[in-house]
Amino acid sequence: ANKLGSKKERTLAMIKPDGVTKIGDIFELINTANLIVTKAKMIKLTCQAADFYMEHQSKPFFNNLVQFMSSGPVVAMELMGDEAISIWRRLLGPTDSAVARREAQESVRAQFGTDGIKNVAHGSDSVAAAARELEFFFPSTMGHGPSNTAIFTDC
Ligand code: RTP
Ligand code: MG
Repeated sequence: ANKLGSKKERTLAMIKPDGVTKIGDIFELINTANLIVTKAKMIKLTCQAADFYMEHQSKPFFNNLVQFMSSGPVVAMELMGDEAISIWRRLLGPTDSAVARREAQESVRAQFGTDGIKNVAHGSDSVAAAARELEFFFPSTMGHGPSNTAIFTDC
């Protein structure tokens, strides 16, 4: 923690397929929140969508979620800043865009989301999730071969 008691963190933000055309507005909100984009990658997920959302595999919405997440390119980003994980989650707003419009009018999902599944963007929900999700999109190579290997592996 620094002298103001805040923590410098990294988090994984992912613009979902429905959010890609709004990326300019989303960058503006990220900048206004004092977060910095330190890595970015546009990619079309195929089988990796199921891997990424593995924690939800038993949920009733899992198949729709995987289908949606592989319906077009996504933009994965590393965001850095004080309390980046919770700041970005707060900026996203509630999961359901309709709830976001009621409860958090300024949020990303309130402004640009459609419903409970088409909700513009993702954010890591813990330090452990951020580490795992950043490694998923931006694998560290430790000097062993090219980066990107994991994400471009065949399904
Ligand atoms: P995310 O992981 O994408 O940042 O969103 P979240 O934490 O706010 O929500 P989570 O519970 O982790 O759900 C992951 C994504 O699954 C879709 N979903 N659909 N139809 C539904 O009831 C439903 N519930 C969740 C959303 O795309 C949600 O962001
Ligand atoms: Mg989540």
